[in-house]
Amino acid sequence: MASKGGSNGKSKPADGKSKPADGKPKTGKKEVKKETGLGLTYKKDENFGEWYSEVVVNSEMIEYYDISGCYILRPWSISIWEILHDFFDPEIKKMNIKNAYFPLFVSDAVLQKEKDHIEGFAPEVAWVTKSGKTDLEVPIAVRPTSETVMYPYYSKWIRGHRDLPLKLNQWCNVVRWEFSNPTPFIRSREFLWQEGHTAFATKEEADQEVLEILELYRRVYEEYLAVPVIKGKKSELEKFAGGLYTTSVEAFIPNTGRGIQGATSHCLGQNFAKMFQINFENENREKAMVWQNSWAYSTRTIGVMVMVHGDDKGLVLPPRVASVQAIVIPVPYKDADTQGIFSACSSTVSLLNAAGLRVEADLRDNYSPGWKYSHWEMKGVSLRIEIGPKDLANKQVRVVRRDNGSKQDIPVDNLIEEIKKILDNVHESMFEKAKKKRDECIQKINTWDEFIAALNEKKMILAPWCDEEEVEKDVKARTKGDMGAAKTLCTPFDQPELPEGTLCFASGKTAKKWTYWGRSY
Ligand code: 86X
Repeated sequence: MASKGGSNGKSKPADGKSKPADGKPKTGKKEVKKETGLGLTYKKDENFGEWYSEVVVNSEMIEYYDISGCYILRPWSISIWEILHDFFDPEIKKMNIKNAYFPLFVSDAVLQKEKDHIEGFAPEVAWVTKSGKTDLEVPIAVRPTSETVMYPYYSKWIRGHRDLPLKLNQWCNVVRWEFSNPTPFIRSREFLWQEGHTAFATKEEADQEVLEILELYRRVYEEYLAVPVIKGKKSELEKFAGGLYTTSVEAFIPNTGRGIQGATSHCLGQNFAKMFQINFENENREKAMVWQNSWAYSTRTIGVMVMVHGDDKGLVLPPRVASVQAIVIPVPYKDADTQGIFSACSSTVSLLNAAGLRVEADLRDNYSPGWKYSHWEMKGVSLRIEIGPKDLANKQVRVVRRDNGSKQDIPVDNLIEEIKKILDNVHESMFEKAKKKRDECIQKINTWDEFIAALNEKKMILAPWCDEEEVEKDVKARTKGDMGAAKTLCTPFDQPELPEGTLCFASGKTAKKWTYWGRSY
């Protein structure tokens, strides 16, 4: 995805234009929509990367910044982050996980404690080397993740079995100085996340938590963002190398034909306990090592949601994460009762807000109703509530859905009930539409030739696999190219039947599991 405006990374103002009258697909740029000055320059199905950059900027989620890979998250996107927080945070508190905050900085010495796993990541670590003009005595790193920051204190705090489990989470920013293709939300050099780090006396407790957290991640995607995900286990090659096993929720972006890891929940086993000497005295007064997990979801969630639901008019927000679920717009005519219309708008807002809905009115008198329609469509607000003279006379409002454009007149009498029903329906139909589209991209294959054909068709491929690391490496090597190699996305927990004698699509050995493969973010 291009960062816009060349070296300063700034976005250009939209100079987009509406559809050509002949409706023929057009590539490249269009002119400004004369009437409104709004609209997108690029179409989702024609130039996805540019479309995405334009949507996140024009919807006022993102502002580009003068450091490549860093973005300003404006209220329109942070409000989504907060809503996800307000779901997830109480859920983990019910699991007796506590919030904490550890420092942003980590010393070289401590970072090196994890050096086996850091090795591959080392180029991404950002360092502070000066204060003012003076070199620091020792450079300090900015956290790329907090294992090395936290675990020395787990070692200190955990003495006996009564100190377990120790379950901490933090909401924070992390920095990974990536060099490949920065993209707002999806791959940024600084991002927000929650990182949970837990320690248990037994592997069984750890195993159980891994799946409990993964289920919360599924709910974040499916129940809030209306994005279908697949739960599964990562291959040995794709798992977090410092851990025992990695589970994830995987989403798919049909336009690019790429899988995207939505969130991860790792069982770390006892690897970090060894490294950081996180020991305890068990009930039999023997020295034992803790079992650990770590898990995270990040602001990437928002990017996946934009990519899955957005359309040629801009963002489409799932109602449960929308900071504005309905926008009320007055539609006065010259000789109409303008006062009456405006006060009906205000009372509609009050009524719906009092019922716990998130509703605002756009009463600005320097924009036309048509301009406002385009503006709030660009921002993805789920419902538009129009109130004009006829609505006023009939004690009704006109409700227009952002997801499918459908219109209906609703009597003011049972407005709360109806709007709630419609919003639930919007969520369901956005999810079903996204799931149908995703499912149409899934291809079940058996042979190498079918695999290559499906890959070229941007599919998410479900293939019988021998589950051998060398074979995955070989598939990567054989599919290498400028589009990126194919790799495993996950081995889904939900396994189709694997008939006895089924062979691996890549090695011809006995297949052990059905596994999802594809290109990925
Ligand atoms: C792996 C593992 C783990 C806690 C999670 O996935 C959930 C939350 N952490 C993160 N990982 C790194 O360890 C890492 C380390 C360095 Cl030094 C780095 F620069 C980048 C990294 N990226 C990922």
